[in-house]
Amino acid sequence: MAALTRVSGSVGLISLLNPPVNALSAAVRQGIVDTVRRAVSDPQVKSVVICGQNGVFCGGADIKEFGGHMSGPPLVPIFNTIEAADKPVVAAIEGSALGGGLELALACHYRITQSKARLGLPEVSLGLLPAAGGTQRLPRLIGVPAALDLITTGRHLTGAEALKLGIVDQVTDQNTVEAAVKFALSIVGQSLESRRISTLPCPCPADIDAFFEGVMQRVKKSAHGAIAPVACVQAVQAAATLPFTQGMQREQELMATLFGSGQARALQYCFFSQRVVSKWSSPSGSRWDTSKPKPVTKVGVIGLGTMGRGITVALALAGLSVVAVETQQQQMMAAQHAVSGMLERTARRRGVSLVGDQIRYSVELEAVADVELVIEAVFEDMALKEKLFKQLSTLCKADTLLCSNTSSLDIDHLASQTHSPQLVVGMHFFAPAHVMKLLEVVYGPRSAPQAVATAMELGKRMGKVSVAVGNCSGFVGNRMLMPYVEEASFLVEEGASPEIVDRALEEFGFPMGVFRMSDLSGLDVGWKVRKARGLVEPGQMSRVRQGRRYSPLGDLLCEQGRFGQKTGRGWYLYDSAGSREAQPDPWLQSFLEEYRARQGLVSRRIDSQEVLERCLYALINEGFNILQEGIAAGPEDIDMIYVFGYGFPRHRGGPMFYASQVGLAQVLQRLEHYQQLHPDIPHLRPSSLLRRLVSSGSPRIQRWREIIRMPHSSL
Ligand code: 3H9
Repeated sequence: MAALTRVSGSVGLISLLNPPVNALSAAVRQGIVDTVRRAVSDPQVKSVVICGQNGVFCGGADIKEFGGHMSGPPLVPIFNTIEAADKPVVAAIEGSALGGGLELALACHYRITQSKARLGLPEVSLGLLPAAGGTQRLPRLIGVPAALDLITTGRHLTGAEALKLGIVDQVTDQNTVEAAVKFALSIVGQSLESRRISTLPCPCPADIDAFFEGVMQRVKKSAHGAIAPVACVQAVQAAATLPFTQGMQREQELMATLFGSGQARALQYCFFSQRVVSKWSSPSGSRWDTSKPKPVTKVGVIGLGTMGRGITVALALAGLSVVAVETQQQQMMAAQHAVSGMLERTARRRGVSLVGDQIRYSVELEAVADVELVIEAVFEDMALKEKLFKQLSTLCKADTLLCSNTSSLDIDHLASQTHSPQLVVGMHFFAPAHVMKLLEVVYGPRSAPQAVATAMELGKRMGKVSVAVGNCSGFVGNRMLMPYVEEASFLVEEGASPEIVDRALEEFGFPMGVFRMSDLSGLDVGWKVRKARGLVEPGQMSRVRQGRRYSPLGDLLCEQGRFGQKTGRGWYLYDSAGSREAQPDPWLQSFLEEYRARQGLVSRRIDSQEVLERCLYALINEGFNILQEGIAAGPEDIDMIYVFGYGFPRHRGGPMFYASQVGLAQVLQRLEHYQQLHPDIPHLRPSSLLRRLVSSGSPRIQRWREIIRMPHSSL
């Protein structure tokens, strides 16, 4: 798992061997202990280079080990031994040096890196902190503010950025190991005193207490209840205020509180789930490993409203050629201007340069005749989309993939408008499409495996977390959102205020509660959808529609012109149209009182537990229905959709993981309780899959797929 060879006469070259990322498993740790001991004691070795095999230095501790019994030598004494060595040790960083990988490099006396390598301490995103000396060595090397930024966000740096910050000593575009060996030969015999980071003073800002107070406030605010970022600040504060050995002790104590926490389990589940969803499968048997994506270099985007513009930017940033079509001349001019601005700003933020002629604009649909894939992003109107798909099917090449960005319309019906229904899939982006990480790839019963594979691959190229899902109204994300949003309105009818509901959800970890979110996206959006479904009865207050409980509150607000932030009034009041500062609205309070009185509803006190249970368990219950129907292949798919597309707090793992943490029997029991109280709300009726899982002993979430696949009686 680690090999020692002697190169260039006197350099001991230690190579880590644990593909694919040389994670520091027990065997690798033992390998490092053995090879370092041999290198240090070999009189023919004058200096040492540590590198990773296959172009990757080290991806950090082996995350797979965290769930079980940890054995093998611990990292801290290994790294202390490396730093204390009296022969120079050089880290040769290629590919990645992340987490424990960067901590290993920080224990070395020198670091040489490839310019494109990724360096960082991403432990915070796994619910942990860099506990092999990272929180104590990094601030001593680059100063407290820069170290705090890297450790509390977990962001990756390129080798070139790491050089600017002073994390590495040299960057090379040549062979990194060869450069490191050459460097190791050149420094033999030089003093190592100033190279042992643990012995350096920690450069601190002037008023250290006030500085950390400010940082802590900021970090707590953006953490939305996650505990690891807070512990990271505390650990760096120890580096700034305590000697190294005591700082290390503090680092260990803080790590111990995080290591077994539910949040760490949830975040590590998210890490693996993000990779699981790329290995998609569908009920028809098509799979990621047997379906080859079609090469795509040129994509057409039809419709340059908000979504089409974001999609165009995302495609261009991924290096694709885009033909952007908008048939209305005025809208086209506005879109062209907006897209250029978005592209410039994003490219500047990401530090990438763009080729100027990547996007061709046209007002003619025929302009997409030679593209390999089209993404339709026109207004959400089935008749309009039907017509467009018919036209595209005639004018595009016979093998062009036709994709729709619809957020809920029937993909199979759209496919049936074309000559080649097997080439039609949904590519449901989330606004703003060049920023949001989620892409739902929707396959219909006739979609070819290659069409799904191509859309998934295109999503990956755009840096998206792509999740393949089946075709149903609202797909996975929006279908589950319906009961969640409806419960929030029912709670307001029963006595809660929008503030009570939002506060409970925001304390749970959502960046915004249902009502603040609805004000941001516009109340008229849902109003249009409800109108299309025949649910809206203007001026009417009836609370039963299409045979089930219905809350007309949203419709009544829209009828008053209250569309949310854009009109300065919605569920909240804003200083002016477009302002973002939501304030409770006394008008709404009296409106609700009058509404309840007219409906004969007696207002009652609703606490945050009821808000969370009613909203979240309704959402989760729909998730179980979706799994049961095979619309999502596994709970990981649903969880990644909610974490990356709907702001579900990542440290809770996603709705299905959260249910598994609460306990499935408990979720079932509470749903039964609420269903008894509200028999007119169908989405509170527990899913039969939830019942099956509970009667199978509530297995671990990783085993749910087996239960879902098991034959069962539908009686
Ligand atoms: C830590 O270091 C704690 C320390 O402070 C010490 C405390 C005492 N372990 O992402 P990919 C697997 S915490 C185990 O598709 P890429 C991954 O699951 C750790 N497995 O490749 C996948 O498996 P599969 C801090 C790992 O090229 C395969 O490798 N480190 C680990 O797109 C390929 O991964 C991190 O947080 C691991 N550490 O990206 C870094 N890493 O094929 C986490 C990966 O079965 N890793 N795997 O699905 C990454 O960010 C990316 O994997 C990396 C490569 C950038 C390295």
